[in-house]
Amino acid sequence: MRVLVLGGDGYLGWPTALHLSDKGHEVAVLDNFARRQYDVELEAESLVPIEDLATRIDAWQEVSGKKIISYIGDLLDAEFLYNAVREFAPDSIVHYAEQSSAPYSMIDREHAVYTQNNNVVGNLNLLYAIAEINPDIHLVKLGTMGEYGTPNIDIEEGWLEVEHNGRTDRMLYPKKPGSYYHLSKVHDSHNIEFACRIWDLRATDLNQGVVYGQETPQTTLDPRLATRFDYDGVFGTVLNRFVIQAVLGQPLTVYGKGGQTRGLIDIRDTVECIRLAVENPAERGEFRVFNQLTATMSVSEIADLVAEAFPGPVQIEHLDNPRVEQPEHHYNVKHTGLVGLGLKPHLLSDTLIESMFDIVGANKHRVNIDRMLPQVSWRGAIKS
Ligand code: USQ
Repeated sequence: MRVLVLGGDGYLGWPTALHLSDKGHEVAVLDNFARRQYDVELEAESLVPIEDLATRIDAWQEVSGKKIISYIGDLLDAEFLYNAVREFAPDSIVHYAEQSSAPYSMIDREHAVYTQNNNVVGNLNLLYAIAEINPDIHLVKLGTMGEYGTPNIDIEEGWLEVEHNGRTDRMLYPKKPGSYYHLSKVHDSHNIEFACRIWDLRATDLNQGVVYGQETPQTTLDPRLATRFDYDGVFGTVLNRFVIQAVLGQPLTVYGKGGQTRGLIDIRDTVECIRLAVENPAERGEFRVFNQLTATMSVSEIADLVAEAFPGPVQIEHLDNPRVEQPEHHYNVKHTGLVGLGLKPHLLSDTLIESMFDIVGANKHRVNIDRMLPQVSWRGAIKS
């Protein structure tokens, strides 16, 4: 199939492009390099050095004999987007091209507005491009488990059968997200569901949990194929951060009591989930939702796991939670859709955590230690 990966230069977009190319698909990536700009703004680069996109693409061709095409530009530039979709003529578009950090969206008004404008308008331009150019294109959209938040009822895969005053309907599962970033994904989901219902588009919304890991079978074939590895308090995800903190001899920063529970997924399963969604498209008119996670754990459990796996002393520190989150809550998530398509999860193991210790050990001199502690407060806008 022909697959266009939007955000194909990012943490997950790049390994996804490689995985799809490796599995025989014709792949193009589209990116505006915004993620590399946030590095400059936040003064925290990827822990593992990464090459520019052109070098990565050349290295992949050298290693695999396969070609990846690139389009450099912004989804907010509708003309550019339409041209890329027309020229590449994809069967499927995988959409990662969004600002992906909750703390980044909560820095201040400007960052919240940027995040929602970038994400919601970019996605809307994409829906129009698909509808006007070829409504048969399957949109595979990266959503987030954070769209649901932490409701006191079980979380279904996107839809909920509701009975009210003796009548029933199948409704989108109610959303209670925890940041302006997560809200941007809720808005996207609503816009996509509308486009499926009104224009008969086909879409898969993947509500992904917190990703951990940095290597996939393809990125390890050559150091030039490496994907980024974030450690800072804005873009670093929790398990990756704890691994890095352990190696640096820094305390693991558990926010609050650590009773908040999240869905987790290995980066190798992320790329495989995308392949499964692409190769098994939704029907025309269908807004299909999968919860993309393979395990759930509390933040304290994650910290304990990393501390136990590390071959040395590790301190766990409970910081005042800079976010507004429920300290403890019910969390029972249905995630059978992707397993039904054939996903064989890599469950979190000591071996994986130990392999991450080695990657960090080799690159620890690159860490800007001032960027390790959380610096963004969810209540920052409130006058005290
Ligand atoms: N946390 C800590 N200590 C840290 C970092 C995080 O206790 O040093 C806690 C947070 O308070 C939160 C949990 O760990 O309860 C997860 O935080 P995170 O920064 O790993 O993940 P999050 O902000 O939720 O966002 C990440 C990705 C985002 C994706 C989301 C999936 O950056 O793109 O959408 O995971 S989910 O969390 O399921 O919404």
